[in-house]
Amino acid sequence: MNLHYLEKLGVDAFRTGSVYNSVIGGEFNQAGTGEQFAARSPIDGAQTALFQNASVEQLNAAVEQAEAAFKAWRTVPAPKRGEFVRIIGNLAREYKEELAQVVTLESGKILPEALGEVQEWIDVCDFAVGMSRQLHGLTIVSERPGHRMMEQWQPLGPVAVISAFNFPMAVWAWNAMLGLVCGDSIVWKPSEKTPLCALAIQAIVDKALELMPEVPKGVCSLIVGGRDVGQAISEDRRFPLVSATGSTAMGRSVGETVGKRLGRSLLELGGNNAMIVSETADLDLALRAIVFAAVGTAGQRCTTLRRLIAQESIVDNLIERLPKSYSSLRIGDPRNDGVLIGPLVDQGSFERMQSTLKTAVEQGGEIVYGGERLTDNVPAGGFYVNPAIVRIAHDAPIVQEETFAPILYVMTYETIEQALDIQNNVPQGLSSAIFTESMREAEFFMSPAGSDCGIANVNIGTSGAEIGGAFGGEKETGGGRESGSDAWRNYMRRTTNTINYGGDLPLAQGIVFE
Ligand code: UN1
Repeated sequence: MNLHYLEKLGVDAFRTGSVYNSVIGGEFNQAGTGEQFAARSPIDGAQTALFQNASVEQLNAAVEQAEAAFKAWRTVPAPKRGEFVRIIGNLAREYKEELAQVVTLESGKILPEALGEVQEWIDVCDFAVGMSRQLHGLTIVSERPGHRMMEQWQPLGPVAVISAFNFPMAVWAWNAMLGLVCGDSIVWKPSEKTPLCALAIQAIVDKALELMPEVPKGVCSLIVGGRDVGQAISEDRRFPLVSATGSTAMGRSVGETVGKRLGRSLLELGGNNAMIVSETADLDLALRAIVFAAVGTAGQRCTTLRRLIAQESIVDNLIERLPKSYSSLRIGDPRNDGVLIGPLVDQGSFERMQSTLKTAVEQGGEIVYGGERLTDNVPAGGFYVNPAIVRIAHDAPIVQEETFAPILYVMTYETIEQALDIQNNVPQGLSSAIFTESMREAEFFMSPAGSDCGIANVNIGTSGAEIGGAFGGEKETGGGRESGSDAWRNYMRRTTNTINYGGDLPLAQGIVFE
């Protein structure tokens, strides 16, 4: 495949013959030595590129380079490190169109959402550049005369980033842009479903390195590899932090392996996101929010709305109006204007959707709308589906699970307390929302007895968070927080300094030792 936007980005520089290289960093650009695989586009299932996975030995070379780069990078003043991130952000602006086209090609998300994803990268660059002058610690009074205390935040080390197909650029950026200003080097293992997105990013980083030659070349490298490489990353003590985004199963394995060596992991895993719609809600507003949250990105965001918890008195109204809204949405080639729903990522994803729907029906669910594969007016070879609406009891076991596809479960509640119980009674805790015009309900929802999720929104949907807030959630979502607020602290280590400027040596806690 010879796509002009890949050429413009310079991705072809990472190719040896017909195989794309999989181990890329400042000092190396190597073909893999692992198994070859064909990267495919969800749009039509066609092969986009041939890759060869990196091996664990090649990972080792990348980590050595990242360690060397870290040693130099950590001493560069943080605002100077911010300059490098600013250059990266400016390049992402310059190549926004081309980058978005690669995102659409490999993830299947529609172009406006792909542009939004690149914008998320740009936004986090701006945030990180500002942050590079604000990596602040506390000063603390000392109990001892002639002493003071303070905290400092120091660079942490080489940081590993493992990311998923559905946000193939933004999630890297959340981690890498903050990690870089914090003085860390980054080794990235992208999803094997989106390796060209990763090369496009590396091409941008390489352009930034050319513009700022004093930056050590190994600050950002990339490994396209399989499970063995993921496992080796988790085991590798040279990574004080492994940040992983993806399924709960993957995160559990990373968390356990990193935990065994007492390293740190930053996990952003599955969601089972809910929206409570009260009888007081502005239903027109709620309806628009439901549609974007439930079917945007073809239901493949970790923040996708999966459970609609509607007050009994308005559920019929919603169930009547939702299918009408759904049926007006164009489904098809995500590169085309006006299309709002692209394909599922692959056949496996389609099959999981179908088996979930079957189970839901077996458990008493009623498919009110959609669920079937579409083959007319869509590219052959892609898995395009009509998003499904399933009316089901809140305690049906299938409702406890996240299926990464557009299935919206609709269930009812009587009282707001009951709605919160239903909402919180799942293993995941990422995103939640309430639609209400009642201040008491809204405040209750955000109170200590309210939503137990990392994200709790009022009168907006569950997905599409801004980068300025901390992003992540509780329970099986993994507990990590990325992107905005004080998430930068994850990428640094804290030192507590006690300084004696007096002439005596008093001991803390009044201890006399003489
Ligand atoms: C993800 O799906 O892993 O809030 C991230 C959102 C996006 C990020 C989603 N800003 O939907």
